[in-house]
Amino acid sequence: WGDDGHYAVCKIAQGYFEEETVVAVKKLLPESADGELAAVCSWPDEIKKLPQWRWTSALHFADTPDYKCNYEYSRDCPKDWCVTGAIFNYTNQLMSASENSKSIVRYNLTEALMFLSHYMGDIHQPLHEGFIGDLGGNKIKVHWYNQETNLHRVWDDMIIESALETYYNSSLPRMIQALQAKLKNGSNDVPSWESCQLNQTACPNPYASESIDLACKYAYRNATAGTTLGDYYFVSRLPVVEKRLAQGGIRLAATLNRIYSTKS
Ligand code: DCM
Ligand code: DCM
Ligand code: DCM
Ligand code: ZN
Ligand code: ZN
Repeated sequence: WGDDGHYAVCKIAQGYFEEETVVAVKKLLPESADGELAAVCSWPDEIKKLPQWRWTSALHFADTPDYKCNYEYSRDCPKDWCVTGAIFNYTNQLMSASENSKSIVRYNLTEALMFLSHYMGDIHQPLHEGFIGDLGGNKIKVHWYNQETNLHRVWDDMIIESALETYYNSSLPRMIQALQAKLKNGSNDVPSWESCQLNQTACPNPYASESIDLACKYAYRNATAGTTLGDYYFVSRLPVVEKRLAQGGIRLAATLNRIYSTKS
């Protein structure tokens, strides 16, 4: 996602933090965040092109084989070097510190929190598990209405931007409020989204599988190179984008709540 998507995911997550999580996150946030996790959720994108952080740039996605439309950890995350592996890794870093406060602090836990929060957003962007041959849609040149762009950017930014202009008076807080209201009042999927199989702390593999399934059914569908995407694509894909932002937020909160839960 772009900045707006990451802000939305983290803002939604904040509303589902348990008390222990609120306290732990507040301790780790940098001064500049002013107590808001959402304020720092795009940080991994800001630093990924700097020489000393270039190693993190492959951790934003997990490309999958062309036209397979499925995801497998061992095949698509070699040496744990992808978004799923990064979510396991940063969860483990935060866990080891929360379980044993006497352990030598080996990690920068502020960075771990910001990476985990960002990557939990990215794994829910369907094209972050897109095909390796087109770099998750980056190589597919399309028009978004009359604007030249690529399919990946349509899903990272353009659908959200158009939704803000069309439905939310260009206000991201209003869009987030609408997503929060749907979570509170709509048929309640939240418990199923929160749950992790086998009592694990983090379970990113099913999120990656969902993403490539959605990429094949919605993102790549009717969006070959040179296509002009407009009203029909926008209206039919926006519900998918909204659901993925909501799921990313709920699952980030659930993961942090499991990390910081004092219950055994
Ligand atoms: N995995 C990892 N680090 C962890 C947990 C899991 O690298 N802390 C990797 C190893 C497994 C893959 O994830 O091959 C699947 O994990 P799971 O058993 O959680 O589905
Ligand atoms: N991306 C991806 N798969 C790739 C390469 C990039 O999903 N194989 C994502 C990461 C960014 C976006 O596409 O969200 C643009 O990538 P970059 O910033 O590296 O140009
Ligand atoms: N959903 C939600 N919040 C959103 C989008 C969807 O809670 N922003 C829920 C409502 C539905 C479920 O997800 O019960 C499936 O949504 P859909 O029918 O849009 O795929
Ligand atoms: Zn992206
Ligand atoms: Zn990213």
